[in-house]
Amino acid sequence: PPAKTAALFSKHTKTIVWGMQTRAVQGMLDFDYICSREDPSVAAMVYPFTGDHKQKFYWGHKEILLPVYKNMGDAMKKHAEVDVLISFASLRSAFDSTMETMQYPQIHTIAIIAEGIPEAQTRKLIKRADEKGITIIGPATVGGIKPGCFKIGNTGGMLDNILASKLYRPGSVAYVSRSGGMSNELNNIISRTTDGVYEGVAIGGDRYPGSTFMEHVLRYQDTPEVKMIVVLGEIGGTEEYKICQGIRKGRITKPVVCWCIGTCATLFSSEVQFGHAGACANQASETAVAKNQALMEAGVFVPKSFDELGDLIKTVYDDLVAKGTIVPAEEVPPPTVPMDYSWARELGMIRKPASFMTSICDERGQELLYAGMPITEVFKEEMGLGGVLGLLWFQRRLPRYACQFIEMCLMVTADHGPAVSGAHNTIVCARAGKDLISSLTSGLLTIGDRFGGALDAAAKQFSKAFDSGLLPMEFVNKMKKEGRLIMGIGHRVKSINNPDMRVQILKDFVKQNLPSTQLLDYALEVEKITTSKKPNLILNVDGFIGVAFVDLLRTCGGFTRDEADEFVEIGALNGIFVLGRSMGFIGHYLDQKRLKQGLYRHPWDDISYVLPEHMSM
Ligand code: Q5B
Repeated sequence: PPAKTAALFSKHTKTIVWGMQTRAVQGMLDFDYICSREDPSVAAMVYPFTGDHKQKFYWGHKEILLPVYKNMGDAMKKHAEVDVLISFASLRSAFDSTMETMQYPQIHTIAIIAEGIPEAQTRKLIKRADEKGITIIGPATVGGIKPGCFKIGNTGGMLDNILASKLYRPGSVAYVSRSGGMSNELNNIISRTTDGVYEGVAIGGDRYPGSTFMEHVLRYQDTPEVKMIVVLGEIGGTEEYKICQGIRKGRITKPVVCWCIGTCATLFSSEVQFGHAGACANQASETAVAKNQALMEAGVFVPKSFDELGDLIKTVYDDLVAKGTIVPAEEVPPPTVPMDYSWARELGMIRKPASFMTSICDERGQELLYAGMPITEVFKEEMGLGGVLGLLWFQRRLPRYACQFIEMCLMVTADHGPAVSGAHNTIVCARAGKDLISSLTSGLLTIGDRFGGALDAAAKQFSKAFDSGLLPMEFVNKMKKEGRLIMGIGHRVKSINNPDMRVQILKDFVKQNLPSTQLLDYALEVEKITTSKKPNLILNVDGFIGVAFVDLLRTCGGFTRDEADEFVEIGALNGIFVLGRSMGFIGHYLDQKRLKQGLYRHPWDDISYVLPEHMSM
């Protein structure tokens, strides 16, 4: 079989990432950037569940696009320079996708992150990799890191961690561990006790790792820049004994510091399975205590406990420096990488003026808040639709009678038959085959001064007249003189002879419950005058709600006078009709669909054609 590559990664290594792991890829690119690599280590991504496309990433301060391919074959063909594949495939797809990867001769290293791949499959992968001369790192690992050169996925953690452990430039110490989490601890220990990490690999916690401690130790032995080797073994397996043999045979000559974790297992009377699948001693020689003893006897530097690992690494390192084997390089500060906005915000390091503000609703916490009130409380207090509207429209907890009044307004305006402008439009639209939202909005768009949208204007006109001390008659005359209609007065079908019961219902309630009905009383005086001229010039449903709402806002105690006026000014009252009548319009839409009504065409005999006569030139 072809020999496996000793140097898995360099400053020019290019990789394909299998899986849509955008955060991991961004982490790799940030690492590359602080390592002063010339270009990103990730050439492309492969993700079989989307079409070919480009994905945006940051390269330092700049934004760049990386291609995402549906097929691995396309990615390999387009990126012949790639020789590493990082697989974030799930435990279900990792086997097939790794087998496929190994068909491409350009690949010499594969990192498999997935945990839980069946051991039988892993063994097949290892066999195939050995036949092809491919190094597998993993499965069940975070990967590995080569400072200044390349980082596999999420290895090393976030950028602050990488900077703290100086992983942006090479040191002289190479390590291999099983655990990805513990490799981070090694980065930390080695950076504090030596000139830093040259390379670190976490082979993964499975019983059958794709590459072994010994493979990596031998690579490090054969790498001139590596001056000492750290191994963090653990209970289970016999891999560490191969290192002992390697030392005895003179194949390993560089100082090795090693500690096998899991020594506490001997304190238990029964077998102990630690977190990793392979972390269980099946015989006495697989215990951490036995392996540490054997390593020590073979000449490995073994501390008394994990706590002393750092001190021992430092002792061995200092000795190498004293001998001149290691000459620490001068520190060169890495380029700065801008911090991700979301992270900086989480740390409270930046502030940014918000693009928009809101004061009615907050959905970010555990519980939805309506104007600061948790939704559970809204229900506990049985605030009803009127109460919710009070919170969302007026940011107030309105008195119960006010909530009831709002609900009554919504109920009486809910519908007024198919003949009115809005319902008609909704029906025509529905019959033209349009959807609910189109039909509803088509109806809503008819709401205005003439139909259903006179509430605010009525509230304004009547308030202005009343507040300026005009007598009802003076107001009517003034409006006539100015040639303006009084908003909220008049109805097409309702009149004093055919009273509008909706208005009557509201009037009864308002008279009994509102603290004051000054403006309503004024409007009723106006109505007496207008109906004396024409019986249909009644205070209509729009007008009634408009003036009664002003009385409510002004006298319920929840608003200052300015606040009450502002709500009228900004159009809150028409909202009542819009909301109420939406119920009816939706009803009409559903009705037409249910009745399977076909396309509406207006009959010719109902249209008066008044074209100009044909004129010959
Ligand atoms: N005259 C509503 O008009 C209507 C006058 C007036 C002084 C007035 C008209 C009007 C103001 C807007 C308003 C809301 C167009 C109506 C609603 C919801 C609904 C609808 C439904 C539902 C009706 C005849 C004579 C003329 C006019 C004079 C009319 N209104 N004078 N102030 N406000 N009102 N809209 O019947 O001397 O003969 O020339 O615009 O409040 O939309 O059910 O249908 O729930 O869906 O067509 O209830 O009043 O009367 O325009 O022929 O006028 O009365 O100047 O005088 P009409 P017009 P003259 S509620």
